[in-house]
Formats: sequence, C-alpha cells, structure tokens
Amino acid sequence: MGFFDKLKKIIKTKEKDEAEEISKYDEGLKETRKNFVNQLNILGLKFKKIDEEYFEELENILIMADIGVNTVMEFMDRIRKRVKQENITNPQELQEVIVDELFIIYVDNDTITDKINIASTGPTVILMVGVNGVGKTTTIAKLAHKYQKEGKKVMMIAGDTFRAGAVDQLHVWADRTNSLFYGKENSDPASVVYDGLKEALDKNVDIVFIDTAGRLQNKVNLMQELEKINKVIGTIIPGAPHETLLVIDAATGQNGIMQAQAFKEITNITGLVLTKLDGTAKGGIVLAIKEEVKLPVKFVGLGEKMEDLIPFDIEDYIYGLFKDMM
Ligand SMILES: Nc1nc2c(ncn2[C@@H]2O[C@H](COP(=O)(O)OP(=O)(O)OP(=O)(O)O)[C@@H](O)[C@H]2O)c(=O)[nH]1
Ligand SMILES: [Mg+2]
Repeated sequence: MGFFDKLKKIIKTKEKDEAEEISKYDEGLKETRKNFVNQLNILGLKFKKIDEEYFEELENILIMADIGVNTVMEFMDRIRKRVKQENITNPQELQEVIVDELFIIYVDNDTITDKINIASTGPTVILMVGVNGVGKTTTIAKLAHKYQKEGKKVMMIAGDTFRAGAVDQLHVWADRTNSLFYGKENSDPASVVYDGLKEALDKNVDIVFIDTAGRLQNKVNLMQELEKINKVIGTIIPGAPHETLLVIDAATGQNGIMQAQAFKEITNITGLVLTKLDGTAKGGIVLAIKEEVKLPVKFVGLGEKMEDLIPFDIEDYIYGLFKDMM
C-alpha cells in the first residue's frame, strides 16, 4: 500500500475521536496548503520528466515553504536517490514520494516526545518562554483551559513584570479560564514566582503556568533572569520546572528557528509551541524546526480562541497539508 493510502486509512480510524483536531489542521493549514501544495501540483503537471530543472524548482518550492535550507538539502539528496533506485521517471509519480520523505524527516528523529511531563506528586510547573508577541500568554490561557476542562486545578503566575499591562492581561485570562492567579506589578519576577509557588503548594494546585517576559535583545539579562527563576522554582518544588516550553510564531519563519537556537543556549527547553500556524503560508517550519533545532513541537496554535491549541500530531499535520494531493 502506498503512503497516501496508509495515511488516509490512519486518518479514517482517527476521525471519530479526533474529528475536531483534524478539522482544525484542515482549517489552519489552508494558507500553507494554498501556496506549497498548489505549487507542488503545478510542478507535477508542468514537467513531463524528472530532470535537473525539475529538481531545482522543487528545491525552490521547499525553501519558500520555510522548510529550512539544511533540511531541504538533505531531503533533495534522498529524493534523488529514490528517483534513481526506484527508476521514477514521471513527476506525478514522485508526488507521493515527496510527501513520504517529508514525513520521514519528522518521524525519523528520536526526540519525539510530544506528551507534557506531568509530575507524579505535587504541582506540575510549566515555564513559558519566548520573545515578545509570539503568543506566550495566550498559549498559557489555552493550556489552562484544556487542563481545567480535564478537571485539574490550574494556577497562573505572572512572571512578566516588565511589560506594562502584562500582569493584568494574565489576570483576565486566569478569570476567564477559572484558574487561580498570582501576580504583583513592579516586582522582581523571581520573587513573584517564589510567592506564587508557595501559594500553589498551599492550595494544592495541579498545574502551574509561569508567564515570562521575552527580551531576547538582551541575551545576558534574559539568561540571568531565567536562571534566577529556575533556581527559585527548583528550590520550592524539587525537579521543577517539569516543562520549559518555548513559544515560536510560525509566521516568523527562519527567524523563529534562530530564536529556538538562541533560547536553547540560555536555558533548558523541553519543547516548542508553534503559534499562528493559521495565519501563515509558512507551515513548513514544523519540519525545519524538528530537523534543525532537535526539539519536539508539543502544541500548535491554529487560531486565537481558547480551543485553538492542539497537541501536535504529525499525521494530522501532513494530512492537513497534503489532503488536496491525495
Ligand atoms: N491567529 C492566531 N493568533 C494568535 C495565536 N496565538 C496567539 N495569537 C495572537 O497573538 C497576539 C500576541 O499574543 P500574546 O499571548 O499576548 O503574546 P506574548 O508572547 O504573551 O506577548 P508579550 O507578553 O508581549 O511578550 C495576540 O493577539 C494573540 O491573540 C494563534 O495560534 N493564532
Ligand atoms: Mg505575554
């Protein structure tokens, strides 16, 4: 059975339980699909045979989709090899191989642990980091909503005491999601985190989200601040934070990859959240991130509403991207 058929079958068995997720990917990847997949389709029609010119155009399409230069190079090598080995001459025939190989890029990597690490006892602490405006606060709200629905007691701590209005913004989200809240304006973030976690322990909270300010333009400062926050967290709750999620705006493309690399150097990132996939044609960034940053994407944001954050699922993603080709 070909890859497309396999994927179709997988999606079909999932359709009952995960209908909502699948349709979110479908909606959210519209822009990427329009650009990327349409171009692949056109390429398949335009060329009668697979030659150097064809390979060049394919390479360009992949780079434009923000899959990342290194990933694309490796991918092209594999495609060339398969064309030779399997004697593929027809560009139409190659479409399926292309999707197949894109899937392999992601799955072959051994860092796939898309589950959130939940503490066996005591509060699970999730630290949210990322540069300005990528969607940290909104993502906390979305995750809080999800865990609250699962019956967990959730708390938010406003570790971003830097930007005016940040504390209030988080407070509003805490109220909307029935979460507890701890914050104090004009204080040192580490001391806010300290007091907040004490309260979380007192109140038997299950999951604590810590919002932070993202000022990457000052790397040393940011590193020191995160170090301080991490130290406080570990002192109050040994083993915490259980997750440090780096939030990246998908629309920033390769810049997002650079952010991920920079943050990896300054703190221990355990996973990524890729936001705003819905508003961009750069959905290929999912594949580049995996290959170039070696960190798992744990959630993707596919809209602004509270329900619009879903656990990343490579099968749903690939299907959402290529369904028009199947
Ligand atoms: N379309 C879309 N918009 C999103 C998504 N996630 C966040 N946003 C929007 O992005 C904007 C910024 O989100 P915030 O959560 O405030 O970002 P932040 O990282 O906390 O920003 P700072 O606190 O200023 O560093 C808001 O208007 C959100 O509604 C998403 O997945 N899709
Ligand atoms: Mg914020």
